[in-house]
Amino acid sequence: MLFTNKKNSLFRRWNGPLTKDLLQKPAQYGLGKTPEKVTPDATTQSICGFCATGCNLKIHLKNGEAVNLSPETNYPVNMGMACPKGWEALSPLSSPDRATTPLLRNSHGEMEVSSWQNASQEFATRFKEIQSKYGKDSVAFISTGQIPFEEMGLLGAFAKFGMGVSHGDGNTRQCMATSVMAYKQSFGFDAPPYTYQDFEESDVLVFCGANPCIAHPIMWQRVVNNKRDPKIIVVDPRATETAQCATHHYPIKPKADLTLYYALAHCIVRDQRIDHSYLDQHTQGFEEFFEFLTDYAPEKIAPKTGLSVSQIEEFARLVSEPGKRVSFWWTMGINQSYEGVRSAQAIINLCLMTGNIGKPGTGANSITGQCNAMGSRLFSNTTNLLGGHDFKNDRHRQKIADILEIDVEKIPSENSWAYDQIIEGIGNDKIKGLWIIATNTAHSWINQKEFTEKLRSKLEFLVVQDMYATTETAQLADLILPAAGWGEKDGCFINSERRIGTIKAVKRPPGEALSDFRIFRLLAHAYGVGEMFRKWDTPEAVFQILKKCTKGQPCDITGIDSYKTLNKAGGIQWPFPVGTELRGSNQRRLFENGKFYHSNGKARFLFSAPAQKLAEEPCKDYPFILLTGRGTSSQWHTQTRTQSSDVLRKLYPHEVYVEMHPRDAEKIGIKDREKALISSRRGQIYAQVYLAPTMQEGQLFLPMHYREVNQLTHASFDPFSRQPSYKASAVNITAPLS
Ligand SMILES: Nc1nc2c(c(=O)[nH]1)N[C@H]1C(S)=C(S)[C@@H](COP(=O)(O)OP(=O)(O)OC[C@H]3O[C@@H](n4cnc5c(=O)[nH]c(N)nc54)[C@H](O)[C@@H]3O)O[C@H]1N2
Ligand SMILES: Nc1nc2c(c(=O)[nH]1)N[C@H]1C(S)=C(S)[C@@H](COP(=O)(O)OP(=O)(O)OC[C@H]3O[C@@H](n4cnc5c(=O)[nH]c(N)nc54)[C@H](O)[C@@H]3O)O[C@H]1N2
Ligand code: SF4
Ligand SMILES: [Mo]
Repeated sequence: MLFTNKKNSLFRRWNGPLTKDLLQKPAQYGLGKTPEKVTPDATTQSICGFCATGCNLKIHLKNGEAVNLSPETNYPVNMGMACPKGWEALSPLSSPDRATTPLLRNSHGEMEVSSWQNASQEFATRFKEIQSKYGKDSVAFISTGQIPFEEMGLLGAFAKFGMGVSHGDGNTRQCMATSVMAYKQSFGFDAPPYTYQDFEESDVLVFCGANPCIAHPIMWQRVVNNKRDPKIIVVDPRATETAQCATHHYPIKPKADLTLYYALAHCIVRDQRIDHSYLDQHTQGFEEFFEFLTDYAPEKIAPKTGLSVSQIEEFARLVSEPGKRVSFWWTMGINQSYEGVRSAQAIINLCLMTGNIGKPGTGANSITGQCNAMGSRLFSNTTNLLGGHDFKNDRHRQKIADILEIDVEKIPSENSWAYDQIIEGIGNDKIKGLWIIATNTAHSWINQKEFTEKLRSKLEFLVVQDMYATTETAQLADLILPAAGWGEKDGCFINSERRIGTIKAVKRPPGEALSDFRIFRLLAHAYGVGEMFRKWDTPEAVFQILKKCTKGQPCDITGIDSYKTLNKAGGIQWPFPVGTELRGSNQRRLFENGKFYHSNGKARFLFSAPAQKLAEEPCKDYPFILLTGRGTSSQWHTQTRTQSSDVLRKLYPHEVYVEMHPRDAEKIGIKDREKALISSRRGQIYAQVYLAPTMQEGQLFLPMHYREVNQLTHASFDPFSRQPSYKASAVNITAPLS
């Protein structure tokens, strides 16, 4: 690894007096009121920093430092449970790979230790030079769903209103953009409607392209708690861990969801199982949808879906049985698709037409991925203006400008480019400076080779802000800013059911690493716009500012006084406007009154004809469809954190592996555990073959946690959400030459 060898000359240490000065007198450098402090209590609570389930962990402290943790029993989310990542959440903090000082690339291309003073000046000088040479918008940022929303808000405000940058996006584009767009168009606001209690109160749970046994294990525990003897339906090309626990598994052809859900809707209409009174009162556009469905008779559609006519008929009956509570849950099998938005809306349509929304155990429910993806949807200032507002709306811009006490002209009146457009901008020389925060783009972005080549050859200045200096992305950087991680800072996350909870500083960051919050303040100071953020001096002060931005919005949280209130309540779900009272179980779902957020209060039926072909069809040279996704519950994404836990490392294979059906392997002459070559139009990798009868023939599955995987993936995007389609690329697999 490039940066871990301390003897390496790259590690010439420079303990410039200014660094010490900066750490001792933080206020002078705009760092904020107090230095990172550790909670002195014997135990404290923190929301887990991995997935969006949002489990609450009790952290045990000795002399103010975390020594251990256990899941909180008295929290409405996890009720005393945690998955392996949660139990091991403290381990990644003491990894030897932690970035401990700023590192700056010198004129020989080597990384050199730098001081914060120097690094922040360099950040300002280099980005300003680029902006004056190529225009303000030649600098862009890519952020994350894995930092507190107070940090997201500060970052978004500094970049867009302080640096004058228009283009910023985040890894939530890879993940949740489809759900965001589907909800916005259908409901009038990005609003996942459910509460986790719905897992327990449903009679029929349908998991579409979701594998919660691996990806959201504690949500799955809530399903296991369901005492209504539910039917559990899984729609997934693979017989996943979740499918194996289900009562019904429909092994769909990849990307046939849209067609299948229209066929279900066709059957429901045909069998007169629609809820007319719900449709009349609370929806619009059903007549057009009704017409459209004529073409989706199961007899005609079945071959396209990979299911039989009787399977489709059975599925349709199960989800439309009168008097039954039906809930749909979807994740990346739907979102990561070139027609993801319409697929998600096809699910929403099924709920609307059967009246399965706004009641216990129902809902069109998108499950979120990262710990604070929901926070980024409201407060990252990327796709939306702070608080779920619209950059293009004059009234919204004025409202936010007034709250922040800034000139409205500072707020861009156009939407940012999406992630792929920013990358395209790098390719055609429109973006020359890039700042990447808390995402490992060079591993996780689609069609990786082309992308990293662009970063290397086109950018004049790349800044990476991460906990580790060893990530694939950090290795490309000109400047690395060492960040504190979960457990080393304060702030709030919002989980998948819209529950806001706090995280706490329970350990000191290593070396000179600073919380992202303080890094942003320092950089704002260096940029000469520190005054704009005078009031943003602690995470809780920013919470109060962001809270004001939600006033009158569907996500209004003006009724939450303070972090203390959040802690006492066991988290609070949005909305929570002034005057709201918490009811007994502290569980709330949306749309109980049938009112949606469009101006007429109605939800919309939205639909369009599915594509006739996959974005990249299998062919003679690349006859297999490559699926990618989560491998084990002990691996997190690009593994920067999970690989540093000795416990977790024992729980998953260390080398990249590919799952394939035994009959396919036999045809090609590949044996179990042999290394095979997998190739696509974009690259080739070796992977160990795991024979898996859970796979369909003609399909391969690669877990996304290995750095090689995105060398193969095909870059196609949903036209509405611009989310990449990671789960259907054409590839070939060949036996190793012996
Ligand atoms: N352990 C662990 N947990 C995680 C994460 C992690 O990295 N590790 N990441 C978190 C994040 S950010 C996210 S977004 C979530 C993701 O959570 P999930 O979406 O549940 O996980 P994936 O494995 O990406 O995809 C789910 C399933 O989609 C299926 N699929 C592929 N193509 C199709 C299709 O065309 N149609 C249908 N119906 N299904 C299809 C795949 O076979 C896979 O089983 O997990 C979160 N939780
Ligand atoms: N082929 C394929 N690719 C995929 C997917 C797939 O299913 N298939 N899924 C996509 C999805 S849904 C997602 S969400 C993305 C995830 O992709 P990434 O966001 O790239 O994955 P992570 O490994 O979570 O990267 C987070 C980075 O932030 C750093 N970090 C953690 N905490 C902090 C912090 O507090 N501050 C700072 N500054 N840094 C921190 C970590 O060290 C790590 O480098 O991957 C996408 N890529
Ligand atoms: S399920 Fe998610 S939130 Fe809960 S402990 Fe595991 S990773 Fe953390
Ligand atoms: Mo994600």
